Amino acid sequence: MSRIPFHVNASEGAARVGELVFPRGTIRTPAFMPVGTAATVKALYPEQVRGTGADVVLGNVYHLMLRPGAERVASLGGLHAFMRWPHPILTDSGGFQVMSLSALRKLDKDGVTFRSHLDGSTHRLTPVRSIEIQSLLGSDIAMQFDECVRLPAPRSEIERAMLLSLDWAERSKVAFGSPEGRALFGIVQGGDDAALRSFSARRLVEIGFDGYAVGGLAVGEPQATMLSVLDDVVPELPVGRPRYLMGVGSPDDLLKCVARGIDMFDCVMPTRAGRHGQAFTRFGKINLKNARHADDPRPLDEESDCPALRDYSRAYLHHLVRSGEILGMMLLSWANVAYYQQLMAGAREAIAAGRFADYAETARAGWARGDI
Ligand code: PRF
Repeated sequence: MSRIPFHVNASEGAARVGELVFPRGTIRTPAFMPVGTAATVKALYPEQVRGTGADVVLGNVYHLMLRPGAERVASLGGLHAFMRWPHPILTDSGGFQVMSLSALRKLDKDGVTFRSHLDGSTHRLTPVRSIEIQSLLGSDIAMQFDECVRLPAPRSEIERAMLLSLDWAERSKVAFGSPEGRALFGIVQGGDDAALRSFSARRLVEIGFDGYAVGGLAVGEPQATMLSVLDDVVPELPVGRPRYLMGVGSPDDLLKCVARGIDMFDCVMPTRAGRHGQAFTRFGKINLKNARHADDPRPLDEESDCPALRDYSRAYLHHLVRSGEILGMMLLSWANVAYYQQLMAGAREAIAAGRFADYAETARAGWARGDI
C-alpha cells in the first residue's frame, strides 16, 4: 500500500495537529471536510470553499454512480477537473448512502443491490465496484466499502455488520492495490459495544490502511455514547496514521472529538443548516428566520474575515431567508463553512500552543452566552 505521509507536529493530551501530504495538496488536521455529495458543495463556488480555508472536500460514490456516472466523470478527466476543485478529495464508498437513501435494498455477503432514489433503476455495489468507482473518480482518499447499522440495534446485528465490514475491508484493500499518491482508509464499526469496536479496530490495523475512520456513530445515539466509543477505539489506532470520524457533527461535537484524538470530520450540518436559514457563529446557532432579526443592522460576526459573516446585516439575511431567495442560502452556507474552518484553524493553533483546553472552554462559553 502506498504510504501517504502523515506528520503529527504537536499534541496536547489526545488532541494533535498534523499534516496529511498528498501530491494535490496538504490536509491540515484537525480538518473539517465540507460535503460535496453530487460534485458540488451545495450553493458554493469551489473558490469560495477554498477561500474559507478548506483543504479537502467529500464526494459520494452513491450519488455520482447514479448521476452523472463514474465512467462519464472519468472520461471527462476525473472528479477534480469535473467540479473544478484541484485540491484533495475524499470519496465515501456508498454503503451508508445506499442504506439511508435508496429504495428496496438487498444486502448479501458480497454487496448490496438497490433501486436508485432518482429513477427506480436497479444497481449493485460491492467492495470491488465501490473501489473501482472511487478510482474512476480519481479521489485522493478512498473509503473501504462497509455496512453501518443505525442505533439502537441488537448486539447480534451490530456484530454481523461489523464482521461483514471487516471482510469487505480486506476485499477493498485487494481491489485498491497501491496506486501512487492515493490513500485508502478502513472503517471501524461495532456500534455502541466496546468489545466489538476493539475487535474491529485491531483487525483493521492488522490488515493495514493509510488511515482509520470511525463509522457507525452519529446514527441515533446520545453524544455521551459517541464519546465513550471514541475513548475505546482511539487507543487501538496507530498514533502515526490519521483518524476520521464520519458524519460528525456540531461545533461542540468537533471540539470534544478533537480532544479525544480525532483528526478529520465531515458533516452536512453547516451547508444544510445554511440552506434552512440557520447560522453557526461564535455566539451559537442563530435562526435568521426569527422575526427578532428583521431590524437588526449588525452582521453575524463583525470580527470574522468571511464576507458572509462580516458584511451583511442580520436584517438583510432575515429578509433573504424569509423571501426564499437563493442568495440567503448561498450566504449562510458560506458563513457556516467559514465558521467551521475558523473553529478548526483555531483548534490547530491552540493545540500547537498547548492551550486547546482553554480554547474549547472559551468557544463553549461564547456559544452559551448566545446571540446578544
Ligand atoms: N460508513 C460510511 N460512511 C458514513 C458512515 C459510516 O458508518 C457514517 C456514520 N455516521 C457517515 N458516513 N461509509
